[in-house]
Amino acid sequence: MHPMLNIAIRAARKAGNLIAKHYETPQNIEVTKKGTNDFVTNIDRESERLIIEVIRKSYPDHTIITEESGELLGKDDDIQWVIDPLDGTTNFIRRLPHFAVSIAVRLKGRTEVAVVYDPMRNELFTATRGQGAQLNGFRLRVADAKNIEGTIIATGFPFKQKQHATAYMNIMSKLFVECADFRRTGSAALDLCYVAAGRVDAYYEIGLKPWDFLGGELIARESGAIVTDFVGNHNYLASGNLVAGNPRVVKDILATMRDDLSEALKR
Ligand code: 2AM
Ligand code: CA
Ligand code: CA
Repeated sequence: MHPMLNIAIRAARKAGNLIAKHYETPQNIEVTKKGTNDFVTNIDRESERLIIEVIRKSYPDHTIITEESGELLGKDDDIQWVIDPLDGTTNFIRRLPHFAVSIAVRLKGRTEVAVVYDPMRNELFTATRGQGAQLNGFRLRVADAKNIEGTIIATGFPFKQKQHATAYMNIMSKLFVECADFRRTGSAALDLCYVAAGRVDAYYEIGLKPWDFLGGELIARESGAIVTDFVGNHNYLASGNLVAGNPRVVKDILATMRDDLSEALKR
């Protein structure tokens, strides 16, 4: 196993177990408002602290980029650990048992290893570039739909950026006529892993941040998914507008979206 994957798994399990413990016994959860419809808890920050501690012990020089602490520049900026300590915070706060820890390790801007851990189901999704993706050690493969017909598509609403509400709903309305149904789970990281596992056929969302998707992206790719922005390019690291799924389904989704994309959504 890649040595960095080993450390990433150790960190994700440790953090996930902490989150699960506080989910079972929710007495000491403090919720703070970060922005419009955006909340963070002391458990997000505690999870992040644990992850950073595990990484620092093995790799004191690597750069660590996290949702809650920002960039902790290391001596070696070629290697970056990109971390979402709790993806699905709103679910966690509302006591919906669906959230995860996401860790991606990038070498010169290319993701090498990834871990997404769902502590409530004890599901550990992992991937190493060029070597496939696994769920608890079993190889993953995307669903093999021939086109959008009959597919289940996961998505997330632009809940922090309601300026996209109309464009988003117009796109969803057209897709809904063509696919079978939608799922909206509230964890971008797990949505991408569910694409990898063939539990859904595709996934798209507006305005994600790198820590939301970099872990799940490699897991999805290593399972046979393609990942693009809404016009089929690779600008999603900057824009956060991302579609993932098997290539045939993604092609149909992009074609259906085309006429309803605002300028902001073409980036
Ligand atoms: P979080 O729980 O770490 O905040 C919900 O749609 C999913 O999208 C969650 O994974 C959530 O991550 C993430 N998300 C974060 N910011 C978002 C945004 N501005 N728009 C849409 N989704 C966002
Ligand atoms: Ca997130
Ligand atoms: Ca988060």
